[in-house]
Amino acid sequence: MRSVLGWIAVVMGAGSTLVAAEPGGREAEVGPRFVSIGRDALDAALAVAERRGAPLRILDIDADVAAIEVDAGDLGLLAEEVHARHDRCGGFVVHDTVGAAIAALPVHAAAAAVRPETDYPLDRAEAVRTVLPTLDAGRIRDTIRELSAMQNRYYQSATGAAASIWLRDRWRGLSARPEVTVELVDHGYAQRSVVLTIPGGARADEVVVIGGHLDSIAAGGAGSTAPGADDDASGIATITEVARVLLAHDYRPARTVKFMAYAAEEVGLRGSQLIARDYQRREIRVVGALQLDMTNYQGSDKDIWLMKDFTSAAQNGFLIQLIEGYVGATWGLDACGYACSDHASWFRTGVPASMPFESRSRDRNRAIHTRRDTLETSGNNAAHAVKFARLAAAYAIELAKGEIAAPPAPPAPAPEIAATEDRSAAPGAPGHPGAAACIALFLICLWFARAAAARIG
Ligand code: IPO
Ligand code: ZN
Repeated sequence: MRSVLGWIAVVMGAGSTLVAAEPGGREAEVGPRFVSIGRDALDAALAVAERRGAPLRILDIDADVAAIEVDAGDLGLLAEEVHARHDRCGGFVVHDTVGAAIAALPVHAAAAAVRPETDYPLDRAEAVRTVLPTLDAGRIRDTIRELSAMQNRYYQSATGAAASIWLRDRWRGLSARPEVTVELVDHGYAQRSVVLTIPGGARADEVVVIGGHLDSIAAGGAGSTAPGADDDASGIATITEVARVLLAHDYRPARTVKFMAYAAEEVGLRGSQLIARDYQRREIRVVGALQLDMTNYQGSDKDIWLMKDFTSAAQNGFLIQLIEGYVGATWGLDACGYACSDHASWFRTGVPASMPFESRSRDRNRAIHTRRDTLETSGNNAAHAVKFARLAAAYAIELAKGEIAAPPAPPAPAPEIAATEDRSAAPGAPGHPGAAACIALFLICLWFARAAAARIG
């Protein structure tokens, strides 16, 4: 039964969030939240309700997704139950109002998601081939190591808050250009999202987003040991390396490029959802969003798996062209289930979104959301993640266009790193076939990619 105060909170929506003091200093959230969740994960919500001794309130339901009510204080618990029962990530989205949760059911959401047309001409081969060989797996590995050494990056913990500051400072060190900015985005809890912006030139009002989530989770919430090395220190470290090399090449994009480290993905895609909705409200045109959530565990026979659900088939076709033309990796198509990561936040606001993933769903890393999600699980190197760095760098250059300067300022990576970490045949890497063979190969790949894109489109 809901108290009078509870109903007031519902009627007033997010603004009426009740707060209670927490031992850590920041305030704990309480009061009703409205959650859309995959139907197959409803048992987890029932278990949380049972632990509270209250019936589960189901507000609406369609074939695959239900809208339910959950107390804000139980969101961490819900994430734990979904993980314990389904051995999977997230699978739910938190909303501030009943209406928003119901509107998120696929039956309603499909109509809202009318996407603008984007075309994907490939015409920056020279720039891409200059930048890609300078991506350094050793640096990705080192960043994963630093992030995963934090006790946890939980959205409500002191170390989760410190992770935001740490990343902001790391990103600020990547460029001295005054127009390149790094900002913290406050969402009302301890952890903040981090956004690095390289403003565009001729098409500055069109935005390209490359994101991943900064938070980690394991049983025990704010007091847990949650290294989250793969989930998702690997994505943040991959993004950091892409930003580093683009800025080292003095990249001047035509469209604005934003790198985003979202807070609170694990508890209902909360940071990314607030950002995506804010952009929608301000009518900021995001032409594409790429989500890097888990890039360093090679669980399957193929390298890069494009998730087909809650993503843009057209943009996925573009990614396949980039993989075939530039990355030199193998790829496959799979699905990851309702709201498995932040790409769903963008997709739901009508933005073409993609989620290139480290393995097939059935071969996924079983150590995530536990204290065992460490760099050791990936052999203490970032050989797999660097393929995603190549893809993301090619994506930035071919979607945001613009120019890069001649060779980067800092020296090339140490030979020891190149030899031990990066054995795949990146175009432009030493030992690669000559230019004519390369162009011929590229044209053949392009043809295949077109054919594949037509098939999946
Ligand atoms: C994730 C996990 C498995 C699969 I298959 C797809 C996506 C995302 C994971 N990082 C997560 O915890 N999301 O909340
Ligand atoms: Zn996760």
